[in-house]
Amino acid sequence: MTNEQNNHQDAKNEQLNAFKNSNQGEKLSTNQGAKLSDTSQSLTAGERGPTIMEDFHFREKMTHFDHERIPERVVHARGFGAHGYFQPYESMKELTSAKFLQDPSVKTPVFVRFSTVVGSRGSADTVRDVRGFATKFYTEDGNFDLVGNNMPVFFIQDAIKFPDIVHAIKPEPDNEIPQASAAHDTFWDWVVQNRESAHMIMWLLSDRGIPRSFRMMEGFGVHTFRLVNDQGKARFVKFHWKPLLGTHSLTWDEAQKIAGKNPDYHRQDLWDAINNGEYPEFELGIQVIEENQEFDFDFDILDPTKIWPEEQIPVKIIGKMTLNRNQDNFFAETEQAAFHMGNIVPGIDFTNDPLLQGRLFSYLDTQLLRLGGPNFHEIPINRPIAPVHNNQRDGFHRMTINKGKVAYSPNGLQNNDPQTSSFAEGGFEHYQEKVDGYKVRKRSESFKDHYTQAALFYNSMSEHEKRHIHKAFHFEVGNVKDPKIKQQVVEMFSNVSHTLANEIAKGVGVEPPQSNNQEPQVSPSPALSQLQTTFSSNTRKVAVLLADGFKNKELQEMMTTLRNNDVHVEIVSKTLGKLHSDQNEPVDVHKNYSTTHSVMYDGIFVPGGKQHVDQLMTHKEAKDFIKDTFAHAKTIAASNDAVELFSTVLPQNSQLATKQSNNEMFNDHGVLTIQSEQLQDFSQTFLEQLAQHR
Ligand code: HDD
Repeated sequence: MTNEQNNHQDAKNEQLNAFKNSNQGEKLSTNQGAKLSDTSQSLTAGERGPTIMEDFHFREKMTHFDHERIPERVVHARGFGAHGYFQPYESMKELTSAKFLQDPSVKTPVFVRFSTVVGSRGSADTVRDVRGFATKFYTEDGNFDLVGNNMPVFFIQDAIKFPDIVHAIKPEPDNEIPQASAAHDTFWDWVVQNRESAHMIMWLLSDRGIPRSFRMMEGFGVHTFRLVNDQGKARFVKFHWKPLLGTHSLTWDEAQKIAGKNPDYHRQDLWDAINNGEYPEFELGIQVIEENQEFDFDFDILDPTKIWPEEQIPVKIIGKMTLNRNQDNFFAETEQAAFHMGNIVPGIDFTNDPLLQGRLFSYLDTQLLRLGGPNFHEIPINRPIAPVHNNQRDGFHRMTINKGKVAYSPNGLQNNDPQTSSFAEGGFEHYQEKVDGYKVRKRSESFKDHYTQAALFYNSMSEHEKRHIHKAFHFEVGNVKDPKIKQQVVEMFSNVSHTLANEIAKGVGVEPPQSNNQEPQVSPSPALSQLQTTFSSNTRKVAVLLADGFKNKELQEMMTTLRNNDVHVEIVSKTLGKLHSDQNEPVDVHKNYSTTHSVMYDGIFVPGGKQHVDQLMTHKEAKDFIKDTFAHAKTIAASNDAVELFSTVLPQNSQLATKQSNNEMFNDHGVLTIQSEQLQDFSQTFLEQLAQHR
C-alpha cells in the first residue's frame, strides 16, 4: 500500500487526534486555563460557614456538571460505536461514480453505531428489538451515511406514521412501563390497526430480534436506493451487510437472563473483540435491478415492507468493512454521532420510497435539537474529511472562523467563490427522474399486499425457528391485557399462516381464528433461514468448571486446542484466586459463580479428576451451570471422572452416548464425553460442535 492510501485511511483518525486531550501528567485548571490549588473544598466564610458567591471554580464546575446531558435519541437511544475502514473488492465504476467504490486499494474510514430502537439509554442490550446498524463513510467526496437495521424491511410504508408507531411501541405514557419491550397493549393495538407491519413483525419475533452479538448480525439499507454511474445511467439498488462470523442469535431465555447479568453484553462483546484484535468484519453486498425491470416483480420495489428475495435477485458482494478501533470517549464519539439519510455522495441517489423521503427530513431535524443547533457537523466525529466551503455562517457553538466579507452567492467581490462543480467535476446532481401526478394522500395499489412476504418469511424458517416465533408471540401477545387485541392478532396472522394463528391462539388463551382467510401460496426463500449462515467457532467463549484436584493434562490439552483456534476460555469456580490440580499444579480462576453465569458462554468443558468432580457434585451453582448450558442446547463436554457428573446432573433422556469412536461419545443434544486421557481428537470434535452454535 502506498503512503497516500494509508493517509486516506488514517485521515479521519488524524482529524480526531487534533481534538484529543489527556490529563496524564498535567496540572488541574479551570476551563479558562487558570491552575487550581484545590478542587475538593468550596470557598467558605470560616471553616463552618456558608459558601461564598466568589467561588468561581465551584460555580464553573457545578454549572458544567448540571449541563452535561443532552437529550437521548428519540429512538435508537442505546447504542455503541466503533471505528474502522471500508475497502471495495473491485471497481464498481460500471454501476456508480461513488469514489469510495472505485479503487480496491483505497481504504475509506468509517464509524459504525449499533443500537437497539425502543429502550432508553440505560436499558439492556439483549432485549427483543430491531438493531440499528448505522455506518458513516468518510469518503473523499463527503460523508455517506448508510442508516440501516439488522432487518431488511420496516413496520410502515409511509414516514408520516413514524410518530404513531414509536408512540405505540415506547413505554405506555401513563406509567412509562414496559421498558425496551413491545410486549404491551398499545403496540399490539397499533399492529392490528396497521396490517402493513405483518412482515416486519415476523422478523422482529424471529431469532433476528435477539442477536448473539453485534458482530453476528446482518445489516440492511432497507430502502431501494439508486446507483448512478459516470454516464448518468441509474439502476435500483439495495444494500446488505453480511457478517463474516455468520448470523447467530441467543435463545429468549438466555437473552432475558443476560439482560440481568450483564446489560452491556453486546457493547462489551464488541469492545473486547476489537481490543483483542479480533476485528469484526462485514461484507457489503448489493442487489441491483435495471430501471426497465422496475415493474417486473409481484411486489413494488419501492415498498419498504418488501424484500427482494435473494434467489430472485442475487446479492453481489462488493467489499468489506473492518472495525479495528474502539472509540476513546463514548460521549464525544458514539453519543454525538449524527447520522442523516441526506448525507449522500455523487454516484448514489434516492428513490420515491415514501419512507425514505420522510426520513430525509427527520434526521437533520432531530440533530438540531439533540446537538443544540446547526453546527453539529463541526463536532469532530461528524466532520467530513473532504474540505467544507460554503456561505453558511454563525449559530450556536460555531467553531470555524470564516474569513472575509463575502458570505453570499452569487458574488462579484470574490469571483463567485466558493464555486459550484459540474457533474463531470464531481458536483452532486439529483437524478432526473420524470415525475408527474396529482397531489394526493393515497398509497399506490401496488403497496397493498401485506401478507405474501410475511408468509414467505414464515415458510422459509426451519422447524425450530418456527417454534421460536410461536414462543415469541406467546410472550409478546401473552403480555397484552386486552383480550380483544389478542383475538385480533390471531385473526390478522391467519392471513399469514393458519398454523401460526392457531399456535398464537393456543398460547395466549383466545379462540382459534374465526375468519376464513386464505394463506398466501409461496415457495420458501432458503436465504432467509439462519441455518444457511456461516458457522465458526472463532471468538466463541467456553467456561471450564473447576475445583481443586482436577487433571491438569486434560485441562491443558483442551485449553490449548481451543486457544489455538481463537476460542476464549475462562476458568469458573466457586471462589476466585488459585486452584490446584491433583499434582498440585496451580491455575488462576477467572470468574466465580457470582460474577458470571452459563449464559455468558457458548459451551462448557469439565475435565476429570476425582476430588475435583466430587466437589463439583456438591456445588449447586456448578450443577445449575451444566443444566442451563444443556437447556440452551450449547455444546458441553466432560472427560473421564466428569462424565459421571453429567449423568447425575442432566435429564435421564439426554442419553450421554450414541456414537462411539476412540471412546468418544457424542449425541445430538450437544453432549460430548470421553473416557481416555488423550483429548486431542476429542478437543477437535468439541471445537467443531462449538462452531455449530447449538
Ligand atoms: Fe430512523 C435514528 C434506522 C425509519 C427517524 N434510525 C435511527 C438510527 C437508525 C435508524 C439505525 C440510529 C442512528 C444512530 O445510531 O445514531 N430508521 C432506521 C431504519 C428505518 C428508520 C432502517 C426504516 C427503514 N427513522 C425512520 C423513520 C423516521 C426515522 C421513518 C422518521 C420519519 N431515526 C429517526 C430519527 C432518529 C433515528 C428520529 C433518532 C435519532 C437520530 O435519528 O439521530 O430521526
